[in-house]
Amino acid sequence: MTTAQPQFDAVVVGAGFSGLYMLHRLRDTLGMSAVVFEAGDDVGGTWYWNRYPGARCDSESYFYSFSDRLSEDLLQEWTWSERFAAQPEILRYLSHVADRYDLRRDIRFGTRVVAAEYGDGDGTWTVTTDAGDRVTATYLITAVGCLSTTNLPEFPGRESFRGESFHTGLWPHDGVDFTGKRVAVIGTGATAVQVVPEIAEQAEHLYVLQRTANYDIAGGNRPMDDEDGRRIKENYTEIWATTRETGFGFPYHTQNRSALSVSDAERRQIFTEAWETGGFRLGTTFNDLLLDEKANETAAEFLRERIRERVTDPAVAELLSPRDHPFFTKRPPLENGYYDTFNRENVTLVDVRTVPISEITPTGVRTADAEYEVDAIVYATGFDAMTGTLFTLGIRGRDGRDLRDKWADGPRSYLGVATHGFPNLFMITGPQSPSVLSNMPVSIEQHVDWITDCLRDQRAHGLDTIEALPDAEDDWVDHHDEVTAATLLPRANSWWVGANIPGKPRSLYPYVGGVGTYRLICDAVANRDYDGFARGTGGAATSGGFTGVARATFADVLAAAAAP
Ligand code: N01
Repeated sequence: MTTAQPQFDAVVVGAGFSGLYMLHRLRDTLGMSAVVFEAGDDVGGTWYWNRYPGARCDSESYFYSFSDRLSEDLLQEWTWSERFAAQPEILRYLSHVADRYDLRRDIRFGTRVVAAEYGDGDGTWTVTTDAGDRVTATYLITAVGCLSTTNLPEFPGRESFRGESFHTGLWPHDGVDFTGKRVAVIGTGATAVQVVPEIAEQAEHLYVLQRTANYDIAGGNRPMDDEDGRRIKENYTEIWATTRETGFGFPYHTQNRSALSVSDAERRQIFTEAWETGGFRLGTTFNDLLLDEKANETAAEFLRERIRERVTDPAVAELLSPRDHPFFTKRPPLENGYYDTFNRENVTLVDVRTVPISEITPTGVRTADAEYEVDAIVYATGFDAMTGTLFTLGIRGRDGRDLRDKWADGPRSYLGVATHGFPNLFMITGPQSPSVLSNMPVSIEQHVDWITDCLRDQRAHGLDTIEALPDAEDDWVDHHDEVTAATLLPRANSWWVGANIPGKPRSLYPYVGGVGTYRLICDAVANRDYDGFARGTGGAATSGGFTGVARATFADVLAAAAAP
């Protein structure tokens, strides 16, 4: 065992919402030393890269932000201009947070982590970057987001295209002018639903290449006025308290009733009100939409009706109507004018499910029965989510084991925040935590606060090593799989189950047990001296054990958490 002290208490990877908040907690709450490596040239994470026209958040601005956990003052100071904030405003907000807490001085921008190796001898992490940094730290904390590695499908001939091509997740910072151009957008997910109406306004002709139709929900974006701002600011305490209890981290609860327990007329009324309110409320109108096929179909058909109302050509409306998966088993996009786009003369919907894309040619996109000649191709083809970016970090744990190898058949974690064999590694919104099945900032704050408490507890007990135990991990994965199997989520070929990336192991990557319940489980683990973790010093994690918190029923966990 060496006696050399690591240079930092922690290395954090990423300077988006999670990295910024983690840095603040490490430095200003715990008084620890930390360095953040960030691939972009500035803060923002997903909001730094995704600058495509129309990019905006699908969670309402006033709860897609840092809560009163960070600062009551910041909440009162900052006023959002729209109900759903657009990308530039969110980026300005994150930049403001970085300035307000003087975070930039500990962030190394334009720097990618290429290797992170755990030293069995001394229990420290050595992190190497493409800029030539080589630093050591006690803890390694990934704050890389869930959707950071773009998916560019390997279409034959892709490189031969002579026009311009863009992936929405790597959009040029000085924008793109599509005026007078023929454009193909590949994909119809949440990103395409935002970018398509914008490009349609400019392009001479736009082809939207759809493989799977989605259940798009009305967004209902609008400017916020002074009265909105005042009302929100007065109610922040309650708003944030509710986000921490609900299933999806929103400040409204899923209604505790079955879609099949009400009359057709009442159900229609409930769906209509939620539709008119906009946002994800439709998904929380009944408690069995994700559990029961018949209940789900009531919402699915309600949404197909909305499509038929909006799209004038019945054949196009039918093509836009999903029939192959239940509602909300793929992330439903929020739309602000997407369906109306298909009533425009200059927009053509192309079905690449029935006749797939066969190749990209120098002049466009070819399917078996047509070639679409275009000047530009926009790949709105998504991301290698959750594990994709973690694997680019070259993480090696005990005995030099590569995280990729450990997770070759799919992720295995304890609470989605740690994994056996990788001591002192914490993954903010890691696989098998609520993450992308929630309002992200709420889940990010919960993880960062939990990690902060854990590190404080380590220090208070003179410990510097912590590692998930294999039994705890097995139980968490079993629990995660059980909860998943009770839902309809495995029924769709979504990125949530890894189906968008050829060869990616199929499993539900986020945890669907709900933000509120998950928080109680994490708190119960912490309150029981980090049950399921071995702890120690200098790389030897010898104390600690596992009493089976993750195995306990929700009722047990809830009761335990409620006990004084
Ligand atoms: O990516 P996606 P996204 N041939 O993977 C198609 C978040 N987000 O960037 O469905 C033809 O959902 C693919 O088809 P299919 C949000 O969580 C948040 O749109 O696989 N088509 C699909 O239509 C979202 O869920 C906000 O059959 C191919 C599309 O490309 C996540 O980001 C805003 C293809 C990819 O859709 C990802 O959304 C926007 C192929 N070979 C996004 N490969 C916010 O509000 C892929 N496709 C914060």
